[in-house]
Amino acid sequence: MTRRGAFVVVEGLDRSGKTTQAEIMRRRIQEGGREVVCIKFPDRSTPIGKMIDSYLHSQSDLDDHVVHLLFSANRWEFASTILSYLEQGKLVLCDRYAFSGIAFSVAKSSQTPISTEGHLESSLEKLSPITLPWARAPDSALPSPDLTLFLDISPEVALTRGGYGEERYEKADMQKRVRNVFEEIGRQVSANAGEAGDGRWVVVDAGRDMSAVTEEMWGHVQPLLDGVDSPVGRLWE
Ligand code: Z5A
Repeated sequence: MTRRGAFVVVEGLDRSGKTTQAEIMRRRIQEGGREVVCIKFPDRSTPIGKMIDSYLHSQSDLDDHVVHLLFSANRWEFASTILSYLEQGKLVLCDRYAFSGIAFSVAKSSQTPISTEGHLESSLEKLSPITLPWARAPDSALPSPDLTLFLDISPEVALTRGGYGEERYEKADMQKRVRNVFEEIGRQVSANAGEAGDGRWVVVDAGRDMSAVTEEMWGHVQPLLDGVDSPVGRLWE
């Protein structure tokens, strides 16, 4: 029986090197003669992705719950595409996934709203804060990664990589809260991982030089290049 492709997710804070490392990994896998597909969330090309892009650039304001659901909807737009690539035996390498969705929404909800718009603050006071269980729900049953590589970096080191940009969440205090929520998510994913190590969450120290990070990531990805026997899991199930 042909094996399906592996689903590998790269997660991490801003400037941790996700996009850089995903590209290095893609080239290395292709040079080895294997098929790989790279996906990045948010995918800003769809109508939903465009709404997210506008929000991230502070060109529109939306209730936090709505934004969370948009990010999740953006993943659902690509869920069947991911499954189809995996069935074709291709390795899918995904730059950010549902874990980012939870981390950013929960972190945001645990602070004074970033927006200074009065109507948003009052709406947040009336509505319930975004908790981890609430944030997980819309992504339930999405394809579940076989491996998540979490690129860990302190916000201080991230700042030395050109500083934060213009997007909404690119602020040191927000990144610290996001890192804390990611730690909790990592514990939950690890608790759900199979005995054979499928669905693992691996923390990679991304504060080192690029090649050290690449080699550590490669050590985890290489065993998955020949594909996976088990069916694709479903997130949080
Ligand atoms: N978000 C959300 O709220 N909910 C969701 O469901 C999802 C996302 C999916 C946009 O994400 C925002 O959306 C993001 C989370 C939120 N907000 N924040 N913050 P995005 O993925 O489109 O954008 P990003 O996370 O801001 O990507 P980024 O800044 O491009 O980060 P990166 O991909 O981790 O880093 P990079 O581009 O590979 O590298 C950054 C720089 O560091 C670059 O100059 C590299 O050359 C350099 N670099 C990389 N590695 C190293 C090492 N090892 N040493 C030195 N320098 C390095």
